[in-house]
Amino acid sequence: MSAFLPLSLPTITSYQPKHSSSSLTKLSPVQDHSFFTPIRNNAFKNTTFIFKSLIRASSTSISSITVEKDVTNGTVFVIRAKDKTNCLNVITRVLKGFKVENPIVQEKENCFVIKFVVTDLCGNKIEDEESLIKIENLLKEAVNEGVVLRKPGFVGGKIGKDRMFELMDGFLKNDPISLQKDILHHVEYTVARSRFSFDDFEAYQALSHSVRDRLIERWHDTQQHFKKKDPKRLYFLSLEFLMGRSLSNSVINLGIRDQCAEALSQLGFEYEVLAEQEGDAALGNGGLARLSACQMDSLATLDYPAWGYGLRYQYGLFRQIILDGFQLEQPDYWLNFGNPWEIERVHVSYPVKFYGNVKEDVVNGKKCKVWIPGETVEAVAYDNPIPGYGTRNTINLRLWAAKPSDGYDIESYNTGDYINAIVNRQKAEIISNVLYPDDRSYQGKELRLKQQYFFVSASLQDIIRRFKDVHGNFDDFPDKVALQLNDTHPSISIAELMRVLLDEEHLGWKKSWNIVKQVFSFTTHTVLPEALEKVPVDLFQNVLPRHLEIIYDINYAFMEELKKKIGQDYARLARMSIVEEGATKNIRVANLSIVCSHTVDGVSRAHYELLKTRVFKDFYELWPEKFQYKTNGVTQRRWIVVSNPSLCALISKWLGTDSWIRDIDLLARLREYASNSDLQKEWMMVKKINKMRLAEYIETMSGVKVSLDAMFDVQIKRIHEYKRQLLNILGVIHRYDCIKNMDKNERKKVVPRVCIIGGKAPPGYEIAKKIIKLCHAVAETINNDDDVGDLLKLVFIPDYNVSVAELVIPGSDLSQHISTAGHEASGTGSMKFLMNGCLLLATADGSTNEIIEEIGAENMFIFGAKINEVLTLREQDSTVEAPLHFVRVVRMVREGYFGFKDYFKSLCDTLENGKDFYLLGSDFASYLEAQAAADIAYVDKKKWNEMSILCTAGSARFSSDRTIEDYAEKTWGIKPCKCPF
Ligand code: NBG
Repeated sequence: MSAFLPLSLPTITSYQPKHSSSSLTKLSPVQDHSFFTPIRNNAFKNTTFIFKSLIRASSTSISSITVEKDVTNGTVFVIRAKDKTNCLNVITRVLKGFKVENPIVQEKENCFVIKFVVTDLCGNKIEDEESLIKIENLLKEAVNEGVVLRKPGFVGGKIGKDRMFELMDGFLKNDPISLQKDILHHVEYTVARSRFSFDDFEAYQALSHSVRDRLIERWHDTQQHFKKKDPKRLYFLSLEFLMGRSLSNSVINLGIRDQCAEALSQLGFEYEVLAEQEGDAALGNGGLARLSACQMDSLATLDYPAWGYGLRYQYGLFRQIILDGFQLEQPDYWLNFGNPWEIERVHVSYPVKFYGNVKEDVVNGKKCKVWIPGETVEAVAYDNPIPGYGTRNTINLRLWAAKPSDGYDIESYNTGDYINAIVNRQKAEIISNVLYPDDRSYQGKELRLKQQYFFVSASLQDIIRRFKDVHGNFDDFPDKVALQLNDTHPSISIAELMRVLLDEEHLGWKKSWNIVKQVFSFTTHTVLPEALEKVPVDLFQNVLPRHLEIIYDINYAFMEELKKKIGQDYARLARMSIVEEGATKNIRVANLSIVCSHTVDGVSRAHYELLKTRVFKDFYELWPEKFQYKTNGVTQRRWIVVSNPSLCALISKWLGTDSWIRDIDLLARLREYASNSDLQKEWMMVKKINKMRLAEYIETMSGVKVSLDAMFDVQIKRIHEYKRQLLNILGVIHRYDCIKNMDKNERKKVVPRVCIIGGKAPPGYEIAKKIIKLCHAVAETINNDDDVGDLLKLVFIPDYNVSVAELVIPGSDLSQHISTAGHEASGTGSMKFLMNGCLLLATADGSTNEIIEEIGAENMFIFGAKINEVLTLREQDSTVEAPLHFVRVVRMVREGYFGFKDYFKSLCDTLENGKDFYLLGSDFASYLEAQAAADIAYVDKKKWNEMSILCTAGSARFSSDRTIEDYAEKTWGIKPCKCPF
């Protein structure tokens, strides 16, 4: 029988001491027992033999091994350590020949207390002194080796330090020969292939590791510099990041692309071929996620002291497979072949708790709450260095992966049920397994809530730990920390920070709230009130009981304050409450975010107007000063320099400098040359090269041969009814129908088109999937109609992602952004096309309104209802007659002209009899006019080229550099912190 209570883990491993968290390091080992339950205390009452060996792990914290011999049935060892990673495994390993039982791990601020009972292999108590000393020495050895306790800093003192600097006295060199040596070194020692035999993928791996080494150097310097300067840091919390490929972006930002290419070519490899080997990191769905990636690039380039935090999904966004024209989803096994761009930080891990209940306690004479969780999962950090361009600054994107906490191991100690223990381990990992593949609809799912809390809790522990390393109290927290909520997904961090300050730091409500309301800023990415996230209260209560209490308290205070301001307007109070009453009670996460953030940002001016007048009208009227907008932007590094090197070179040539890569406003100078025929010729050549690349890709992917003389007309984005890919397809059907009805002479006047559509439909979104199928069905008819030939082709590009976009955008002549006005918060695809000199055919929605201001409506093809007309049109819809050609094309689909008559019926039903919510019918005529205007413009090559150049020249305002500078100044209050070269 052990002296400990039988463990019913995982509760006990995550057991929270009743007393102040700082008490542990101050108390002597004997007193330490006080935080165990009374029965456990009894077990130690007769302690007569205690010896202590202090190990100096750092000057500020004590780490020790304590032995307590006179416990009834064994000897209790207590290790207090800074790090518990792998600790129990190490202990059982070094204590071979002994039995280790009933371990308890408790975490205390900066320290872990690991207790366990040791007996001989038969379970008998060890009585002889010699064996006890042996055990203690074994443990000490493990500790001294740094397996259990990490030794911070330079253990060897000055001599060791000097020696280390002597050995590593410089940075890695970037000349081709040094690069070659490094590549071969990694071939041999990292990839473990022979230097005489390795293929393109292995060469890619070796190259990536060589680049990564350079990133790490800069990353270290940057972190060191930030640490020294201790500036206010921005922490960008986002559940999604769509990073795409890293190699091509890293070599550009490090300024070593040409050197790498040269080094490789001498080894018999082609840089471009190797870059193609990399799969996308697709840890996000669409606009919001790619925006986060662009913003990280700008934060690094502009030297801001920033960190990104997110979740390291085992499976990113699903792979789209097209079978007979239908979308099928396959898991994205993106980590299967390793990921050289991340650094696993096994020593950076935090416990994250779930479930359980809340108890009242008294600390220092004051009542306080203690959350006794029912499950603990470990969050392990994976760091992804993000290099800036033209700077040494390299910031960090820290993604968390869920691993089982030690608690799961301990269960197997108790029950002996080894197999079940392993199965339980896997359960913990589920949290970071898979990305939810829908960017617009939120169902109150337990796993989703756990994912959100998991990444937020780990991130906050990390942020607070970093802050406390330097600051003795929380007074300066708002001056040093800015927490950005990227949409509502990380908003639970508000309640979590409040909980930590209240329950763990014991700052009291007033002080904690004062801190919380100064640090958070919130950006919303949606327009539709129904797309705002809600979490059922029951679910909250179960998963995060303490957080629910805190949210109720915040809401109570808010409601009281509001009543004072607006009186007894119960309808408005109910609308603004964080808690939604009804059949199922919900937490309105957006309301929580607005109430607790100092700034609420929209993502374009039009979006901001909608927030003020519709989505968050009540809140705007209460706190107009909280509301702002920062029009989105994209990074020119990825979207011109990486993806369109020929255009990049051409721009630099004509501007006489490549400074525009950092200073995007310089692009405006291209306007002077827009009508210059030499530039136009070169501009056209560049477009042609990119169209050739795209045409080859199309042929490989779909077997369709397309003519380079045709206008490449592209719509690539997630498939949604509001984005109106269906309008595009109906337009293509109309064009086809017209061509079919033309005589030979008329056909000669037709401007040939290649219509390209790409995008993924959320797996559960039936109508979106039917749109994909319709696209294929129509393509099948058109592309096989010899009568039409090169005059019209329709292709669907499967598995649209960042790297596909990098190929498609530079090769496009025209791109479509045709959402029903008032539905696209901003749109960022349009900005990428614009930078690449591609003309826009668009509705006056989201950021397009601002693009019109920069480019001029005369250089674009704008059509359709305006935002303020949409509501009226909707009311009229059933009375307004749809134009005849609209009725005709819908009938062609309905009556089975493209086959699958029954399947497309429900799709057609969304367009007729008053159901046309997205107003395809009423916008159809003006859509066709805009298309006709594009045809006419395309024939006049000189005019077209001029417009194209003006697009690029006018795109400066849509760089994410501008967005980030705006945020830094007006929302976050952070300043650049440049790492010296
Ligand atoms: C999207 C909006 C876009 C906007 C991006 C980035 C989501 C949930 N929202 O209009 O639909 O450009 O966010 O702000 O991805």
